[in-house]
Amino acid sequence: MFENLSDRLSKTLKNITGKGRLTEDNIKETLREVRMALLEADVALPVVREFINKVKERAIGEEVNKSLTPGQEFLKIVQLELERAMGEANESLNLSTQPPAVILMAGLQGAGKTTSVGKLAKFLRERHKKKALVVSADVYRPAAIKQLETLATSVQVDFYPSDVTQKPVEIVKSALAEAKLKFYDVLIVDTAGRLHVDTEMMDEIKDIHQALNPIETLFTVDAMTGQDAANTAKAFNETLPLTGVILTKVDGDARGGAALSIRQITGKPIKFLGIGEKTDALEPFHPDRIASRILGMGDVLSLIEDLQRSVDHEKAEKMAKKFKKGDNFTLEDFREQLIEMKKMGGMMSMLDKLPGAKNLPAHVKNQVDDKMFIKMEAIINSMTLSERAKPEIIKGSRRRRIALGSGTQVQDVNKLLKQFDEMQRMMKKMRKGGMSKMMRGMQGMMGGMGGMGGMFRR
Ligand SMILES: Nc1nc2c(ncn2[C@@H]2O[C@H](COP(=O)(O)OP(=O)(O)OP(=O)(O)O)[C@@H](O)[C@H]2O)c(=O)[nH]1
Ligand SMILES: [Mg+2]
Repeated sequence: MFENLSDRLSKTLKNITGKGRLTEDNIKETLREVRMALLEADVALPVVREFINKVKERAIGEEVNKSLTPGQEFLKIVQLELERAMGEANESLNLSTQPPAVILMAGLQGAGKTTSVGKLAKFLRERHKKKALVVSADVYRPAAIKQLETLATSVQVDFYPSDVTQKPVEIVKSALAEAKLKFYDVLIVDTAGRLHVDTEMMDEIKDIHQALNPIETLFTVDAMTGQDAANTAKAFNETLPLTGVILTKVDGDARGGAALSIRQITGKPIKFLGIGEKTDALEPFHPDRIASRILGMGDVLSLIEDLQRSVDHEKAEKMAKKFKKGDNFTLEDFREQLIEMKKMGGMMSMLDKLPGAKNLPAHVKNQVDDKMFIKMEAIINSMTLSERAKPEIIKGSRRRRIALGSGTQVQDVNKLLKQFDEMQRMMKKMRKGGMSKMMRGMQGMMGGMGGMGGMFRR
């Protein structure tokens, strides 16, 4: 997510160091590079201009904070201005109305509307305990209605049937009546993709809007279209009053121009990011967290939220206690951690959010291959419980048996045991050391895992 922009900005910003204070002169070159980075990321020109002016104003006007170096100070200003451009705070869905709260989706063809309906329905059911009903008013694209039905089933949310012989306005009216009758909290309405220049189709969605009086009208748009995303949102908003934006396919967008342009060009907040094809790949949009991700400072808060959501709490607590008391971290614990990690979407999605992970050499990152965890798990699965508790008893013949049982080589087992030994030592250090040591430890561990990756790649 936003790798190119992030790489360029963090490289550029490293260059302001060793100067007594920030002056127009000494930030000129850096500002020029920041500007280039933003333009290359396809941020809309007016947004770039405003951004650069604001940063300049603040950097020169700012009282020098004694505790920060000029470089740190400049970085802080850039971060705050990135946040401001994206809207400062998270704007959550507004559902405070007489139920059912209606959410209407709109957007171009293929933007990700239907997928997002599924993700939102799941999000509302799981995290807000809402009873949601979904309906499709897409009578144009073959199989569009069936697509939503399949999605609804997979996220365990009720689906209101419709068919292509019906008029979209009639479909949504009867879905709304059903939602009222059955006391649904939320009704999410999927619509056909359309262009803002297609007056007939725009009239249709205006009629749908009028029939539903939705509390949220969300424009779904593909992040990979860059600043065009902001322009199409603006054009739609002229006919259809939008309340927010869902920015999709952010997982494939290295540039970030859409995320940075939408707020300022349209005045509408981005409410969610779509970060993958799966139904749980939806993230509430937090400008501050995205800003620090862009600057390579990681997004620890989202990482913690991911962890809290997907980790088995009882197990996590047990682990934390163990950790504090200094009990032995066993191979069985290690195995449980591997399983939890898999649940969270694997190492790569975590790595994206870790501060400093950006600075890991590419060859290390490339080796963090989620397949290797599956293999590590298989090796531990082939051990007996007493072996997992006391790895030191695993000698020659046991190693051969374990390798055979897990379909690996004896060297693989050897390396896993060595790796595990290093991990135990690192945890001891972390207990003594606190956060900064932990970060260093993390990097060490990643390096170590890179080694493991190497061993499993054949
Ligand atoms: N990688 C990625 N793919 C996505 C995301 N959201 C949607 N997609 C994919 O984009 C394609 C189009 O998604 P749909 O949800 O069918 O788009 P739509 O806006 O409903 O399309 P129409 O109904 O034809 O207008 C599908 O292949 C989705 O899997 C996302 O956040 N990340
Ligand atoms: Mg669709």
